[in-house]
Amino acid sequence: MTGSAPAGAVTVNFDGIPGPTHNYAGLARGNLAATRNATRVAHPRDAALQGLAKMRALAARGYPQAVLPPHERPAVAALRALGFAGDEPTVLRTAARDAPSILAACASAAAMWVANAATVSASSATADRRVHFTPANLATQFHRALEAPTTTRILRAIFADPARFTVHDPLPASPQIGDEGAANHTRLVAADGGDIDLFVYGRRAYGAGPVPQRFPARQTLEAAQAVARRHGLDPRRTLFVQQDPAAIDAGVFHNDVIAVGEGQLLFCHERAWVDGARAIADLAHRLQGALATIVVRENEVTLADAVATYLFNSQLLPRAAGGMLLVAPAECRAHVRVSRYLDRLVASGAPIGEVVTFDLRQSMRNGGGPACLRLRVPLTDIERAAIRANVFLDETLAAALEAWIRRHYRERLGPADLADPALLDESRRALDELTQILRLPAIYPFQQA
Ligand code: SUG
Repeated sequence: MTGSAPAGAVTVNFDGIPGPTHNYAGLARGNLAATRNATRVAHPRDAALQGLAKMRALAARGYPQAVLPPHERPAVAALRALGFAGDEPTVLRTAARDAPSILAACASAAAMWVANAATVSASSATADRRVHFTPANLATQFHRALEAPTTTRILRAIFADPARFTVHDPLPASPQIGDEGAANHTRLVAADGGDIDLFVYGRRAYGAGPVPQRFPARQTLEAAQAVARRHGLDPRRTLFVQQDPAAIDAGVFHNDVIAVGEGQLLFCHERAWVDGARAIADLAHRLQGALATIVVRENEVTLADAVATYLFNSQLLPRAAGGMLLVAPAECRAHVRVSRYLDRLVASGAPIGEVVTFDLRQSMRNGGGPACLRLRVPLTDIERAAIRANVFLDETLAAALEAWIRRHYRERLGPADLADPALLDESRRALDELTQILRLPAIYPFQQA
């Protein structure tokens, strides 16, 4: 039963395409890779091609794969809202001169990490039997909070059929209601075939409770509860668990840096959650005995090694041959101890029967691994057929996207390039063409002007 989906829904992985302004700006406090690589020269073309190679390989193995487009960057409207005036080249130039960090935030291609785009509930889990989406407000980080309006438009354009889909507004954007989307949500399947929804939060906004000392806890319990409520999830099948604040302080800024679950399998580090043993027992109870767990101990892989390699920021995909495929970042094989652990894991006959790794280094240097790059959307055949956009990846679309990336993306991008008005023009030309390839309506501010 491991990995089976309920009520005919099959998970489609929607991967974000890294955008033309992919760069390293050190914007995300508590994300160790992003901080370490600040101001390094980035390679946007490689970033997009690396993401596409993962999608292509998984689609070729028969896993349903789709894409989500990048956002318009630099976000000139956001710069104007912060007081930069004049024509667009002037806005970019004065922002670069007077507030380079603000320009970098408004130029970030962070929307590629679509595990933070939204929380998704399968139609089998919701009261009205529609698939529900809540776009994440990402209120903790300015450069990511900019994503919510465009994400909402993109999701509404793709999941447009109101009989099948509900795309809510993002939750009100304030630190008390900080919502980081599916990176902190796991859908599991109980023995009776029904959904169990696991929400992991970093802190309570109201009332007492442990909090990290160094780094922000981005997701609040109150936000997770609001998402569960508006999606109409059954409280008896919904669980809220707190991240260990010490893990956040060690660089675990989202739960998906330290745990991944799929179907009836949970793969996590023992230091992921506050009172983890109790949380896992509670989860096992809700899955009615069907839960398989692989809890990695500190003496097998340290928390620091897990953060450095992104071992848990992996995808778990059911295999036709039985068991699960673990899709991990190449960093896991470059790390001797973690690589040995993976060999032991597969040899042990555990539910993970195979490991494949991908070179996603451009994204990884900003703290985004395989699991960050995808949003899982469980869809029945009927729901899938209701989607008109050309977002499902087959070889024709993959070839079109590859040619599009090679046509439009720069090879290199450094901090000084973000103010180049030509970059803005290039990005808009690329995105305009992409909306045609994907058969999407006008979703970007520049297309509405
Ligand atoms: O929000 N990095 C992203 C990485 C998100 C990873 N997603 C998941 N774990 N699901 C973040 O921290 C860095 C951008 C910069 O510094 O240039 C950044 O935003």
